[in-house]
Amino acid sequence: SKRLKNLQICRPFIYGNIALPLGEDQRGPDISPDHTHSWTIFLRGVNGEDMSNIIKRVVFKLHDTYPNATRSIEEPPFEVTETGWGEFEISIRVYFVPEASEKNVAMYHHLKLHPYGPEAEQQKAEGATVTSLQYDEFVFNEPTESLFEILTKT
Ligand code: SLL
Repeated sequence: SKRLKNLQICRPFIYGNIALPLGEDQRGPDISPDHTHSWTIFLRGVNGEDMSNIIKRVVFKLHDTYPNATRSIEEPPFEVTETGWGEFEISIRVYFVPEASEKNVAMYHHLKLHPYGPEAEQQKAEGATVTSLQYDEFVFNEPTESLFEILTKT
C-alpha cells in the first residue's frame, strides 16, 4: 500500500534472557547431566505486549551445540526456553507482517547465565534468577498506510 511521507513511527521493545540455576529436583531424565541452567530468550513489548500485530515471526539462532539450532517462532510469545551449560551469542531476526512491507531486522544478545558485579556472591548463594535485558526501538520511516493503521488502532 501507499507510504506516508514525512512520518516516522517508533515502537519500543525489550529483548534478552532470564536464567535460573537448575536444582537437583528439576533434573528430569530428558535433561543432560552437564546442563547447569534453564533459560528463556524472548522479545516483547515494553509493557509485556506480544507485538504480534506487527511481528509475523522471530527467528532465534542458538549455538550449534543445540539440536535444531535455528528456532523459528511464528506465534507469540516470541521466546525459546532451553537448558544448557554455557553462555553464547544468540542472533535474533524479526520478520514483520506483510502489510508493513518492512525488511527484517537482526540483533544479537549475549545469553547470560552467571551473575557478576557487586551483587554476584549473594545472588549465587540465593540461586537467584539472572536477567539480562536490552531496550530497543523499531523505527518505521514512511510507513505504509496499512502499517500506520495497525499501529494507531486501539
Ligand atoms: C563457546 N561459550 O563459545 C561456549 C559455548 C555453548 C553452550 C557454549 C549445550 C547445549 C546442549 C550448551 O549449553 N551450549 O548440550 O544441547 O565455546
